[in-house]
Amino acid sequence: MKNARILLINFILVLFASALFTMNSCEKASDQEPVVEKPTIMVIDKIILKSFSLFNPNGNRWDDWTNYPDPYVVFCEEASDGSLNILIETGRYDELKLSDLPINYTNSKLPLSLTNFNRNLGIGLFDYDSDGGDDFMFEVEFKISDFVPYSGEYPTEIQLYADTGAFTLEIHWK
Ligand SMILES: [Ca+2]
Ligand SMILES: [Ca+2]
Repeated sequence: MKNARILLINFILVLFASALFTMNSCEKASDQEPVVEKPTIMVIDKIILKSFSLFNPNGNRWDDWTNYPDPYVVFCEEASDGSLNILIETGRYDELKLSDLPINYTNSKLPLSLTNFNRNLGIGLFDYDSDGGDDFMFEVEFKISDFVPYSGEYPTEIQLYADTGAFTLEIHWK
């Protein structure tokens, strides 16, 4: 009878010890899990022109006096009142040929941090003309939320396609 009681006490001690061990290892496991925080900022590092059309919607060259346009990029956001804020307007490349692509449009505003993932954004290409009547070449509208993944890795570049042109944005997240 006494032996039985000692056995029982031993059994309870072993149970208690293994419970402690389990609790301890659980704690360790949760300590080792990485802290997953969703990014709240998308940073645009580079704006790259991938393609454009040599012809306007009428089928003519963008300039009468030359075969090649002089494109620059305008990147804007739609404010809450519906007006457009220009965030970036780049310099132009004169007489840009398709064989010059891809072109990296550098700008002092880059890298550009954006925090509102649901705001309407637009990136457009315009042909500079010395008479001031620049031609609109193409535009792509998007929201950052379009590119936020449901799970897994966040993208490091965004492809923006229009019927007559395309941009790539090289990005990172914070
Ligand atoms: Ca023109
Ligand atoms: Ca021009």
